Amino acid sequence: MGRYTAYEGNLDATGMRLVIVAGRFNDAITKPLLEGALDGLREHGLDPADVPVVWVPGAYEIPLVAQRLAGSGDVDAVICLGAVIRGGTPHFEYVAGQCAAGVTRVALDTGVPVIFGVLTTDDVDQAMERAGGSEGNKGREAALTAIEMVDLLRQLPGPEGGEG
Ligand code: INI
Repeated sequence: MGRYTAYEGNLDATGMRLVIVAGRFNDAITKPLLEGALDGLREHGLDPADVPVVWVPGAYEIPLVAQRLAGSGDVDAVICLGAVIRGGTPHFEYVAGQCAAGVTRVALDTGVPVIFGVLTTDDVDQAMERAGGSEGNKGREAALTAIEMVDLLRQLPGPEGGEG
């Protein structure tokens, strides 16, 4: 490969102002996701006591709260945690789809990383596997993604993104 200039975020969270938004719905899953996220932040230099956690009723409510936090000017990234588990009705599609679309929109509107640590699974077993089971802990992965993205955006040239 020829010479090129590469950018990649580092995983040192020291001094970062991170906030977690977590859905209470399916909290047997979202609580372990939160533990994983806090573990990940601790391992990379943040005291969990310095990371506010905002609980919302369910994943559908996550984007609105993420928007408030990301737009506050006091937050470097928002980590969203939730668990949407497919039932017998189309409700799943609306909740999961709107949560994902809203999270994306808030990030693009504000220029602040808003991380999608929301499980969307067919059943509870799949969710448990991803909340500290055989597939790891997606809350921890979301926390590391937040750290990496904050550092990456700091390195990149050009104006900060977002419409605000
Ligand atoms: N919210 C979730 O976070 N996960 C789900 O699996 C879920 N299901 O299946 O209904 C869910 N519904 C609640 C939703 O997020 C809102 O709280 C509710 O619709 C009120 O706006």
